[in-house]
Amino acid sequence: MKQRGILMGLAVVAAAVLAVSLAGQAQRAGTLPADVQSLIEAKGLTPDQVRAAIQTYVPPGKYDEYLMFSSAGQGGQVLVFGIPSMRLLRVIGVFAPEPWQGYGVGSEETETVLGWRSKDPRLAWGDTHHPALSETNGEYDGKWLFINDKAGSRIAVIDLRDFATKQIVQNPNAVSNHGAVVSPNTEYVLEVTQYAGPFPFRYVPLTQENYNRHFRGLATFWKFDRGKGRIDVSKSFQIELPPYWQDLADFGKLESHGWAFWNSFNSERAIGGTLEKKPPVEIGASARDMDYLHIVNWKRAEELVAQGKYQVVNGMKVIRLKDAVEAGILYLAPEPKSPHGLDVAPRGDYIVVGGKLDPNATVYSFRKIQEAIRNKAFSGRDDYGVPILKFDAVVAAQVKLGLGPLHTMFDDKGNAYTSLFLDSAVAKWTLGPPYNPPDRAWKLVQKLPVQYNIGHLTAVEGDTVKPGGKYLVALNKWSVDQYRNVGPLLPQNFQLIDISGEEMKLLSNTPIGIGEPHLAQIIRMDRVKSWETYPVGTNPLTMRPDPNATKPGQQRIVRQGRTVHVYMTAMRSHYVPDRVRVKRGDTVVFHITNIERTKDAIHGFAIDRHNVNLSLEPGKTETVVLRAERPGVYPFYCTEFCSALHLEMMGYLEIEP
Ligand SMILES: [Cu+2]
Repeated sequence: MKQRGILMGLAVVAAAVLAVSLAGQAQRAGTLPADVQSLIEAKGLTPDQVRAAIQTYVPPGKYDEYLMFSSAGQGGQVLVFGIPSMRLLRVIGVFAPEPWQGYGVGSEETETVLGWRSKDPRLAWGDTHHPALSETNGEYDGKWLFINDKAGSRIAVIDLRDFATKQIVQNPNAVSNHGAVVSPNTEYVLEVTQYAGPFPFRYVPLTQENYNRHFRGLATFWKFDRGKGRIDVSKSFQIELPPYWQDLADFGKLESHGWAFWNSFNSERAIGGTLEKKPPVEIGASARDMDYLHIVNWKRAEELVAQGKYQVVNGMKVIRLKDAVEAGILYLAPEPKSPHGLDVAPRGDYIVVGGKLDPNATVYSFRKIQEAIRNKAFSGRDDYGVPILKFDAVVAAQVKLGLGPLHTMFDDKGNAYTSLFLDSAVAKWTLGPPYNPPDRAWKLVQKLPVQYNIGHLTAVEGDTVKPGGKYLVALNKWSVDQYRNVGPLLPQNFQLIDISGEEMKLLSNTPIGIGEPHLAQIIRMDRVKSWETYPVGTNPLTMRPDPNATKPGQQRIVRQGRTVHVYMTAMRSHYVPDRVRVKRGDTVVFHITNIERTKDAIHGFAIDRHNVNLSLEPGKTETVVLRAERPGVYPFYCTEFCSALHLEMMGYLEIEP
């Protein structure tokens, strides 16, 4: 038995030695070591899957090549991913409180951004749809990010120095919107209404007659001040539009610079009435074969505003519809059928529209549009007097792609990529001249199935004048069978696709279990130059020195009548002061500065049983204004695990009866 045991042992050792030497030979031959080979076999991976895994793997300590900024839908946030790893790097609180970041949880700075210091009701959520990175000469410049709130008709400005929301503007005349897009030099952020509302906003009984007469759409050109990093409402303007449901928009660029385009659906002006046996909106709004592409000369609109040809409505300059038509600012062109996506090609020469109920991508030529306007090639006017350009006079091509085309992105090789909602696929197709010679123009190249029901798609810098052409992400609405069930609310499914070669290749799946993200944009990582720490004493709202920043040795408590100011510092691992005694009814104002200079030495500041939690990144100064109402002794403590003695980083707030 003993001998047999030894023999078996020897055999095992010999086999191991053989395996190692084989592995060595295999490695020298350029193939995989045996243990890697057996891993691949055990998982049943195909060569394509192995390639995809290696392509998307970013080893510990290495960085991704791109950043993707995605809306988080009803989460009211922005999600930031690394690409190709698809790792989630940041969540940015925008329209909803985000307690980890101390966003909307007691800090005066963030509650000011949210409008909670001045406005009622306190909207606690938002429906983010379209993020838009700031641009210089039609390329992303990595400075700011804008995003809309469809439900609150708001636009937010995020500063990419600290990836934090700095401003939210409320549209005073619109009740709904669908996106934010920026002009090639970020002169304007364009917000177009989604559902029409009474204009000016007020109560009007909802009848068909009233709808046609009093309801309107609006295009809002929010002027962005790059110096201040803020939208300047006083220099912004709106254009009154017919009460169709204006949808996605894009700015012209290069040859079409100075123009903007958006489509619309429900040119039928259906208003529902299901309980009264009228057709639901989905039927009423899909009756006609054509809706209207809106073609807008925003440079001329700017001139009109400069000449004072506007009305001020609720503090906004509004170019009335009649004036816009007279001045040649607004034209319509027919577009099939219940369109949704609209995207301008990299050179600004073509405008691609996806009609949800039409199998084609319809491509409009900017040059043809200009000719048609010059020649007055109108097929008539709509009920509001807006001239309608002849369809055949402005269309360059219709490319049959499949069912439910929505959105289009571009690469650096003259190709377009369109999402097909009903087909659950991405269609790759060729643009016409000058991107491709005539014999290769306007052709479907490949359809790649995705899982499932794709809405938007986004390609690397794929909506700029210089698309990157490496990756594309499909933002799929349904995931169905792609993940282990975690209850009836299924995650969305982001799919990373390699578009660098002739053939599109699916690389990876990423579940998104937070909201319903709509659109994302992907930027080269090196374009974003964010701060590692704040200069000590920086107010995150102004990004300048905070007048109440506290230096070591200057910590103090100052009573002024019923207001108590606490000038506090946070440093590993204590607050100074750590005992604060006030009286019931006092207003306590904490000015807290994290005086750390070390990257990632973050402290929190939470007060037990109060709606207060700050995130104090190194150098940041924040303010908490608290009404001392409930007598007691409340610990305040650090919510970021900052050091070995993190639990000791605390103090007491005494509220005397
Ligand atoms: Cu701490």
